[in-house]
Formats: sequence, structure tokens, C-alpha cells
Amino acid sequence: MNKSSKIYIAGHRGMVGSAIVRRLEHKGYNNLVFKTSQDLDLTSQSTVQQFFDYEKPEYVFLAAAKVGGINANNVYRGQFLYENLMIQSNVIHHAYQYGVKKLLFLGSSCIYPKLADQPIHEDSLLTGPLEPTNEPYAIAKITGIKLCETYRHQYGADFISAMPTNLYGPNDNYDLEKSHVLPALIRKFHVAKVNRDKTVEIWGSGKPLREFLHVDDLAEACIFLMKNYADPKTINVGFGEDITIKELAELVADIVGFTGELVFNANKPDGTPRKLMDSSRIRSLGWQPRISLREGIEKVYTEVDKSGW
Ligand code: GFB
Repeated sequence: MNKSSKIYIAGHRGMVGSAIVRRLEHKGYNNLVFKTSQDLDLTSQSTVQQFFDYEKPEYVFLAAAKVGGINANNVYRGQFLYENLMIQSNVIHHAYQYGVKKLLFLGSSCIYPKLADQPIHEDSLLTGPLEPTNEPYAIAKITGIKLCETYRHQYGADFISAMPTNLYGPNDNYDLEKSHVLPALIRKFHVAKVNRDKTVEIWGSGKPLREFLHVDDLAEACIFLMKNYADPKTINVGFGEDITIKELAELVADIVGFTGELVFNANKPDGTPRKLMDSSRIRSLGWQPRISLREGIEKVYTEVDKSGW
């Protein structure tokens, strides 16, 4: 991949895709292709085929997906399964048909069994039952991994897949019903501070552990893998440490400046008890995260547009 290679970033308006675009542009890549979902419906096979026929990109970062937090995954189960299956099948298949030199598919740590040994090694894939709240999304993502693996095996396509841990950063989703925990907490604590509320509701018990990676670190990892990884096996991209949701809530409250009380709502699901990734493979290749959790949250909180809250 050189600076003038034609690179298609699917999902360039999302948190991950936009971070990849920022990193590529920063590094001087000058032939990037992206389309909004209005201009290119990735769930439509014929539309995606026409796009690849016309553009013929050389490299593809597949960051387009239907994503959300624990509630969205659990409620929109059919959409999460269908839309992700369609998007990834259309992009991966036509990338193969139109001779893309390399494709990187992005998944998620929820592909691993709910009770996988910790930290979770890539070999844990398909060794046990999935977390029920995100089973449809996880099954779609596992299928994406298998498409990359089988197209490499059968056709010799250089398609790889990477599994990031829970992510946060610019262009995150702050819709309280659909978002992940970190943006939800930032918004809830900010609003509570402004309104001088005494309490903030935290879903679940506060006991689950989660690992958080800033999306700029992930974007660097994606470009690194595009250049340095060509293996059928998926590769984990994590931060290396996890914290409980209660500790996370206390950290966000401290950064935002909320001094009231946390109230845990046991009627909301906890999800997986823990999903710390074993990222020793990517680290041994030479990538490591640079942005600490506190630093990353401080940056996000400063930069996010709070006007609609
Ligand atoms: O980030 P999150 O929605 O997704 O929730 P998962 C993480 C934990 O935070 C859960 C708790 O235990 C939630 O109950 N939590 C506490 C909250 N307060 C809140 C809140 O206000 N909003 C939210 N959203 N959570 C997702 C998967 O799982 O992680 C996806 O469903 C994907 O498929 C993604 O893998 C990375 O970490 O539980």
C-alpha cells in the first residue's frame, strides 16, 4: 500500500472509519474513496457490484457495520444480524471479484464465548456459547471472519480480520438507548452536572469488566495490520487492561465534574462478565496503544458537541 494506492474506506462516517480516514490522510495517503450510505447502499448486492466495477479500489478497510451498545444489540436483533451479514458479504465478495489486493475486516471482542478464559486468545473462537444479548451481531461478525479466511483458502485472496476491544473516541454515538457505555456515561454525567441532579443511573450491577481502546489507536493498528499482517487467523487489538463499570463510572464522573451519587439499575443487563483480550500477537508484531483511558476520555469530553443533550 503506497501513498497513491486507491483505498476504499467502507463506513467512513462512523467512529472507526472516520478515524482510519484521519490517520491515512495524516500519513499522506491521497487516493481515498468513500461514499455515504445514501450514495452507496452496502446492503444491496447489485449496488455494491456496480461500485466495485466502477471504482476498482486496490485496498479496502471494511469498517461499515450496524453497531450499538448492549441494549441496541439486544433489541434490534434481526437488523443487527441481517444488515451486518449483507454489508460484509457484499463488500468481501466483490472485493474478491474485482481483484482487491488486500482487505481488512473489522469485528468485535463479542465474537468470543461469553465465558472464555481471560485474557481471551484468538484460539478461543467457537469454543463455547456466546453472550445472548449480542449473539446476532457476534454471529454476523464470525461469518465475516470466516469469509476472509475461506476466500484466502479457496481463492488466495489476501483478506484479513481484526477484532478490536470496546472502542471510544470522536464520532461516537451518544443516543442513550443505542450507545455503548462510555459515551452514555459522558452524556449522563454532563447533563446531571448541568442540571445539578443528585444521582445518575448506571445500568446493571457495575461489576462487569470492560477493556477500552481509543479509536485513534485502533486506526493506527488497522494501517499497521494492512502493511504487516497476512494470516488467515483473526488478530486481537486491545488496550491490555480492563476496569469495572463502577470504576469507569467513577472515572467519568471525576473527569466531567459530577459529585453526586451513582445508582445501579439491576433491571438492565450486565452482559458478558469480562472480555479482556489477549493482544500479545499484535504487540509482538510491533503495535501498541498510546492513549491512556483518562487522557482519551478527557479529550473526548472536551471535543464532543454537547449542544443537543
Ligand atoms: O458498552 P455496552 O453497551 O456493551 O455495555 P457491551 C457495557 C456494560 O456497561 C454493560 C453497562 O454491563 C452495561 O450494562 N452500562 C452501565 C451501560 N450503564 C450503561 C449505560 O448507560 N449505557 C450502556 N450502553 N451500558 C457490546 C456488544 O457489549 O459491546 C456489542 O453488545 C459489541 O456487540 C460492543 O461487542 C463492543 O460491552 O456489554
